[in-house]
Amino acid sequence: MTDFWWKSAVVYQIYPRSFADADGDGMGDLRGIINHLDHLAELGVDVIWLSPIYTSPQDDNGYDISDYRDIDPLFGTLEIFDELLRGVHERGMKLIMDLVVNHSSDEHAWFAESRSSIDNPKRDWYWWRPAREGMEAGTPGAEPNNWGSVFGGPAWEFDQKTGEYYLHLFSTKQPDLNWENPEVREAVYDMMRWWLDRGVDGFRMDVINMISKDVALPDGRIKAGSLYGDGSDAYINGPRNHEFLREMHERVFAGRPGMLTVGEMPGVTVDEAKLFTDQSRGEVDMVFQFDHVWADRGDDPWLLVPLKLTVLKGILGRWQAGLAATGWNSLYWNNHDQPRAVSRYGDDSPEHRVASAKMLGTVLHMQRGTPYIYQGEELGMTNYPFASIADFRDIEALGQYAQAIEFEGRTPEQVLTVLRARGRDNARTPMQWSAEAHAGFTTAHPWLPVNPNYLSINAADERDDPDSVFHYYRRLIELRHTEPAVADGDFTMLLPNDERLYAFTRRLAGTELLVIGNFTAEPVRADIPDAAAWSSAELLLTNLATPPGDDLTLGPWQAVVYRR
Ligand code: TEU
Repeated sequence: MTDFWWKSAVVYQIYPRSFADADGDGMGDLRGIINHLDHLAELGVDVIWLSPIYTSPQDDNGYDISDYRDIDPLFGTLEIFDELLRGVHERGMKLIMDLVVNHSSDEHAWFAESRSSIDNPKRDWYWWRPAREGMEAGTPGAEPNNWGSVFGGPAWEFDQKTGEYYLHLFSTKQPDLNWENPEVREAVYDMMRWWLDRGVDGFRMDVINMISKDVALPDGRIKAGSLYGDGSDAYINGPRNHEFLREMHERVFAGRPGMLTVGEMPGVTVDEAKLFTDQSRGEVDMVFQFDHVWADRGDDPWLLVPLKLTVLKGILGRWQAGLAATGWNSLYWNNHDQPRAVSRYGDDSPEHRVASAKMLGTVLHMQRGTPYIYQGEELGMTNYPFASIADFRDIEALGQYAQAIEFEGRTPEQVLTVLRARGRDNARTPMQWSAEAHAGFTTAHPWLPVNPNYLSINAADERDDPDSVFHYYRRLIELRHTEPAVADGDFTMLLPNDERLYAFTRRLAGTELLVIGNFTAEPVRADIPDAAAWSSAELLLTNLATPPGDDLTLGPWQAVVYRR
């Protein structure tokens, strides 16, 4: 039996606006989630993570919160939320909320006060600075430093009323909260306790490695071809990051067993993650690292770097090894910020989509760590065929596109090529429930178009088909629950230099598992020690009708899990 419940758990992420629309406005809502809880219970997941549902102007689809203690009317009410929580708990699942406290909305009452005057008591709750020395406030280049925002443009917005600038690492409607101020921290902890008292089981913490900044806010290096400086050295894992998380843990989670905390941490290193997730330090249970989702990205953001399997294995293998003894990994292929896994790492053609989606699931779920499934991944949903920039709704895609075309001399086709491959809206098209109109997501006009492939990729068909991606994911989850070596076993990478096969073993006491995934559409022989013996071991799971023969030759996109 494992020491922490979440080591044998699987988490399912819901992006509420795209999950299920019950009130007929074209946008998903809480009632829609309630109506589909049995889908998740049947899949067998242990935890649901809800992307933000709080009151929000929806500038960044809810990651800009104007009231942390209420539900946005788009999604429902606190009463409906309580009903959802009961429904989740009745089915033996847990629910974690998205905690977005690096920034609030500019429409939050805190910010309204803060911007109202220089001597307002909440002035210091955000990062206000005068214009750069010797420059006239509000003129081009007079920003307090040279940082660019993630969504394009400078990271500073000039506020006419008080003649100062506020910092926003994301959109202008997402001012960064000043965690240096203890009142800010106490307000956040109080709000978190309020949700836990309501019955929620923990939090996924948005960009939680950006909450501590070097208070000098120094200029960053300007990379070739870029307009702005990269300030990340000053705001990624800043000087007080660990201190703040330890304080949060003490003030919020102490004496509340059964919780789950996962910190989203772009740019986190293995060594830092070991500290963040070392249980004896009391910070968070696990983190989302980004190395493997950045593996197809080079220095130039508008070039696609072809993904090499050896690079991917090198990255994930390093994370497996680094957190083997201390700390814990979270495992994910995609989420609401990433393209669809099967389109990025597999083959989404009709011929290989199902096999490659199952293979990817196998390779991820059989690793050591807590797997996260993003809605629709369990159906093998794919990227969307975006024709032009007019098809995108995401503030990141639109902001970066404008900056690249207008100021950085890129061509629309170059930028579109990258957005088609990596744009966040790929993940945000509506969940494909059935072959009915709008994929059964809504009876109205959906806020983002449904992928036209919903006639052949949808939950209703997959639940009826024992060979579907859905039922395969169900078995992967079941295996984590029933085979202790999956949750607790150690991890050994095999064939690190092979460009075609992802192979590893998991070992616990007298049990050993062998996992192999073929990342190509060709048959490939697995040249591993003991191949013949393994080929006659118990085959726990495979995604093709024909098992590999004695020489362990895997078919196109085949995955196998053997036990001995
Ligand atoms: O994302 C953090 C983050 O680093 C993103 O910028 C991400 O790397 C990028 O969008 C990938 O293209 C979190 C949330 O998950 C995201 O949805 C929010 O937009 C962002 O924070 C701001 O809250």
